[in-house]
Amino acid sequence: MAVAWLAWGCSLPRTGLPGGAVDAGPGRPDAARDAGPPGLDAGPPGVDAGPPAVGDAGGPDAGVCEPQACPGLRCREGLCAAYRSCSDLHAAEPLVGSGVYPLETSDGRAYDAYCEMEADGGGWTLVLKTDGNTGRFAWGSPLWTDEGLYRPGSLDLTPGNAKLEAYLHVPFAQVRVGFLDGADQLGWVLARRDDGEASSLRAAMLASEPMTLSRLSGMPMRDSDWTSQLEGASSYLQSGCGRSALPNPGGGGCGLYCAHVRIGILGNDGGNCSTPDSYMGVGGHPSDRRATPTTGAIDEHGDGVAAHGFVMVR
Ligand SMILES: [Ca+2]
Repeated sequence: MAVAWLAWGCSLPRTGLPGGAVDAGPGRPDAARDAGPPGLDAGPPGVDAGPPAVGDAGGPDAGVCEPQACPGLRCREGLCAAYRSCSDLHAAEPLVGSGVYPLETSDGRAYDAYCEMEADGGGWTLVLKTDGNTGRFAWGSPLWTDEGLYRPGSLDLTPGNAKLEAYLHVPFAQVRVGFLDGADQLGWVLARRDDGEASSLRAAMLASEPMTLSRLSGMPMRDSDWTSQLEGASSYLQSGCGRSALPNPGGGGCGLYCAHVRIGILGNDGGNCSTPDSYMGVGGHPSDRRATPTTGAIDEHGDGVAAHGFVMVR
């Protein structure tokens, strides 16, 4: 990676990717990776760059880049720099299309992410893909809360299991959860956290209590908000409980004898959420002895419908 760290009298390191910015279109992340150092003649960071005096950087004329020279990036204090999220990129450049773009972490390290820029208002960062017929992203998988990645180069909407770098780094308040069934029907559930912004999906998963989700409008979610997006799901989700949350641990005293789901809705035979037995969502743990589907919907008997899941945040 030709990620340059430049500290021109600034308290935070900055990221420069100007060559990649010019050439890196969607789906061509390697162009960004091959980019030379900022300004090409700038030399190694902090060596021959001829930095402006402390205090001068950041002015509108300080730069070596023009905004139009940094598609997918921002021209920040004279350097092309990545955004923290696809949402930030979308807000700054609303005409940019869906594809792979460089983002940066809170400490200025660059990485690639897939951005959905058209559907459902755009600005969505893909963070996770799950195959509900496998246990890779079952409720209890350490991947939900650890810092590891899984197939991090899988930056598109092909189905499979992947935990992408953005899972660890993109702040969000809303989720867009896709369910792809065996007939190639893809439905999306939109929701927002009642708790507001979290620093990343990983950070949100560290909560031990249910963190409830609402519709983007703020209205409570209903069973049909989920089950309408996956053919057949409504016949498996029980009518009780009905709590949508992220994460959504089931029950209090029944442990793994109850259903749990990382992002989704729980169902119960009773009216409360103390002993849920069914779910629809991503990252499930069935209440019976079956291990799958971990994405999709399952009832209290272990019957259900599996799906491939796609999780985006903004
Ligand atoms: Ca029950």
